[in-house]
Formats: sequence, structure tokens, C-alpha cells
Amino acid sequence: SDDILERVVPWPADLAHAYRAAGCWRGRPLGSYLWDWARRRPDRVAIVDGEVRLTYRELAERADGLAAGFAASGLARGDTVLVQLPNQWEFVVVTLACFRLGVAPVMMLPPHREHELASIGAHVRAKALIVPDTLKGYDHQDLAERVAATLPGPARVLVVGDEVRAGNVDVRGLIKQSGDPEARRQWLDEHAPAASDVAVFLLSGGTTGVPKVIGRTHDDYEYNIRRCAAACGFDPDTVYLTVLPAGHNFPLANPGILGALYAGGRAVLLPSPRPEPVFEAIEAEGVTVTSAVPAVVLKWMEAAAASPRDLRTLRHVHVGGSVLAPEVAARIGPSLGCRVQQVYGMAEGLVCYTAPDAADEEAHGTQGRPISPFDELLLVDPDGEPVAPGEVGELLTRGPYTPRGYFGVPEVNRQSFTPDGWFRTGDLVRLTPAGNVVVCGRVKDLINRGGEKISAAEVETLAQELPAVAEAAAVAMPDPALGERVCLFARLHAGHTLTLEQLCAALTARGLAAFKLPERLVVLDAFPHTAVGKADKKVLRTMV
Ligand code: J2J
Repeated sequence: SDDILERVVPWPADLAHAYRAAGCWRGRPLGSYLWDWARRRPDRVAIVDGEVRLTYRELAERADGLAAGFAASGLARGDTVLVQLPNQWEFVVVTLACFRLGVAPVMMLPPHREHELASIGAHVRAKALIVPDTLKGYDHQDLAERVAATLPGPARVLVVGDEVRAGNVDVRGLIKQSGDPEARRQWLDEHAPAASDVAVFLLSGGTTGVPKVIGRTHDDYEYNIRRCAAACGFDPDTVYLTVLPAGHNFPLANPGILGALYAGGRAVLLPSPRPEPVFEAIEAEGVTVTSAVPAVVLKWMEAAAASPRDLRTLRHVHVGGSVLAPEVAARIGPSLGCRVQQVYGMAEGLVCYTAPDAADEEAHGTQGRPISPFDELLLVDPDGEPVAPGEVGELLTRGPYTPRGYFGVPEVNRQSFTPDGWFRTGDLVRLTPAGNVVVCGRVKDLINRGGEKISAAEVETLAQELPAVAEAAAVAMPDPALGERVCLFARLHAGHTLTLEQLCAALTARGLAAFKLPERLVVLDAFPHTAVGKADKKVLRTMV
């Protein structure tokens, strides 16, 4: 854990003091809330996953059981584990067990493969990987074993499923552990992590080739959850439907699953955002709120138009992660019979929400206001000078839940943060007179594919390693369904050829997640270059 502390960038001491004094940071680890919830509402259902319904007491008991099981398997406070699980009840138990023991889960996504797991696993020095046995016909246990073998230190493979191979750890077995629950609870309380420890590592959309992870402390993440839940009016009657991958900040904690639990409500988990199961779950479980990216909401609207459904319990849908056109925002309410709340957020911290009862102008045309009065926003021009009120600028931000640096990458931090600790969001925004953010574009070099962020540099670096490729540049190509898709421009070495199929096969063989694969390849004889000799993406974007 000394390791982690050295690689985490803390808030300045005076500000940390101020955030504590103001009541933002409560000095309690996230795991300590679990039994508060369980004592208050022991028999209320907290988590629904298909046939499985866990009450708050069952959730707390299982999380404690697993935390003790983690400890018995050799994990300890300060360790990091890669978590790659689909939306299933065990994901929630794993996350809470990690919070209890002070083990920091790194929230990987199910489509990630060797490339992502191995580079991030090495970066955080993961002590274990927690994966399903198989998912969509893919053997994650095998993937985890291969990745574990590449890591510098020993790493266990913990498996959620029926087919746990010898040498690996059966997570469901650990959850069901026997032993005295009361003694276990006391032991975990006594060995709880500090509130200033990292509770969870989130992945950054990232614009660089190197992995960027964000260590969110118990203090800062609890505040984030509390404020998001308040901004969205979550209460014990909230039934939140989880459709996006639960490891994303948005469905996990803004307010998402953890916000629903925090408020005493309920989280319903679905493995995917497909319209039919979503509509069925809304009807069957009386879902009051869900969150989605614009690409998903568009699909729901199409499906609802084709066969109208009774979604009367649904009050709000939170939409964010990529640009939502005002015309589309205006159609969501009539189409799904609910109100839309736009959200502009980032794994790095800052979250903005439109109010649950906002007038149409705000709800449809803006991405809302920061959830905390302690959030600082500064809009600057390319020279770093503040822009005039109402003008567009790059958004810089600081605040009680926006950490001061990525984990363990001081050189990257010097570019991503100003010397005064402002995080450069890379987003171009303007502020309305009422103080609402309107996202207008971005200066960072990534592709936003239906809300999934893809680092251009990551794809380019892998592509350039292929024997045929002399030079490569990934740019966003506009797409009506997903907003953007990846287009790769490439110059080839003399005598070589390359098709899109060959390119994708080669990148897949190198372990790149499928959602990052280029969906168009343009081979150029000559590349447009900037004055400093880099690929001129402005020109390439006009060509796309
Ligand atoms: C345009 N672009 C947006 C929006 C995020 C809540 C909601 C989203 C995320 C998320 C999140 C946008 N309109 N409404 O973590 O808690 C783009 C911006 C931003 C980047 C962050 C949450 N909302 N974006 O999307 O870390 O470019 O978080 O900087 O994945 O998504 O991406 P990410």
C-alpha cells in the first residue's frame, strides 16, 4: 500500500482540510456504509438480477463473506485487482467486498482483452483478476490465466461461474463462506481502510498510448455518490435500472447502482441495453429511473415507436457520455413517457446534471450544472487565458471529487493538469447565463464511439507495429447511430497491401478490444503533415 500512496497524487493539505471542514469528506470508508444500510432496511430488496433478489442484509452478509474470502486468498488492504465482470449481482458483491477490505478494484470492461488487461494489470501491479468463466462464448478464465502469467508479480485468478478450473479461486464459494458473521463484521470493521485510501480505480477515456487510471478515494467517491443521488432526487422508492456496463463511472456511481443503494432504493441489473428486455424489466420491476448513452436511447425510442409499451413507472432517464442533439432530447420524453436529465460527467471527477424538473430549454439544450458548490470551472482559450463570459473555451476543473493526477504517470500529469491542479478536460464548452454547461466539441484526440472512449494514439501505436504499415492515424468518422466510429488512415511500406479485414485480424491478435477496431481503412500514398511533422488530423477529418 506504500506503493499506491506514492503513485497517487493527493489534494493539497489545506484543501483537504477545507473539504473535510465543509462536510464534503466524511472520513468514512465506503464499506462502512454497508451495515448502516442493512440495519436500516434489512429486509428490503437492494439488488435484482433476473431471479436473484438480494435484500440489504443478504447483500451485506455476502460482501462481508467475500471480503473475508479475499483475505483468506491472500489479498490485503492496499492491493489492486482487475475486475472484469458483466452486469450481474456478483459484480456488486465484489465491489462492496473490495470496499470493505480496502482492496482497490480496477474497473475493466467485458470486451477488454490481453492488450488492455496486461498493460493496466502491470501498471497497477494487480494481485488478482476477477472474471466470469465464460461470457458470450469467450473464455475469460483462460484470458485471465494468460494475462496473469505476463504480470510482474504473482496474480490469482478468481472466477465467477460454474466451471472454475483447478488452481483458480471460486468466487461464489468464497461468498458462501461459513463462519460467524458477527465476528467477521467486527474483524472487517477493525481492519477497515482509511477514507483517504483509493477505493476504486476507474479507466480514463485516455488520449495517450499509456494506460491511464484514476484512483478515486473513499472520501471523494462517497461525496460524488451522495451529491449525484441528491441532484437526481434518489430516495428509498428509487428503482434504478442498470443497462450500461457497470464498471463505468456513470452507471456505477453517478448516481447509478451505488447511488440507489445509498438512497435506500434498489438497483436492477440487466446484461445489455437491448430494448425488449429493458422494457420488460421496467414493467416487471417498476423501474423509476435508468441511465444510458444517446446511442442506446435512440434504439429505445425506435423500439417504443414500433410497439408502444407501458412505461408509466419510469420518471427519468439520465442521458450522457456523448453529445445528445437538442431535437433528440426533446423527443425522449414523449417517446418513453418520462423526463430527460442530461449529464456531463467523466471518470476523472466532475459531474454536471440538469435538474430533475428542469424547464425544457435547460433539459434539452444543456448538459447541466456541477453537482457540488465546491466544483470550480474555468474556460480557457488555446493560450490558457480565460475566455469572455458566454464564449467557448476548453474546460478546466478542480474540486472535492476530481483527483489531482492520474495514477503513477507524472509525465502525463504534467500535461493533463495545470501546475495549479486544474484538470484539463479536453472538452470545449460554454456556460449559459444560468450557469449550465453546453458541450461544444473537444480538443483531445479520442474517438467517442457511442459513449465508449477510444484513444487514437492507442490504435495508431498498435497499427504502426504491423509490418505493412509505415504511418497510421485514427480519426473519428461521424455516424448517425453511434455518433462516431474509428477510421484509420494508413500509409503502407512499398510492396505491401492491407485490407480492413487483415488490419482488424492483426489488431485482434494483438489483444485489442473489439470495440476499438477501425471500421474503415483508408490507404494513402502521401500523408498530410503539420509543420512539426505529425499527421495533420484536421485535414484527415475533412477527408473522412
Ligand atoms: C458530450 N460529451 C460528453 C455529454 C461525457 C456520467 C456521464 C458520462 C460519463 C463519461 C461519466 C457528455 N455530452 N453529456 O463518467 O459519470 C464526454 C466528454 C467527457 C468524456 C468523459 C459520468 N458526457 N462526455 O462519459 O470518462 O468528452 O465519462 O470528457 O467515459 O465524455 O468520458 P468518461
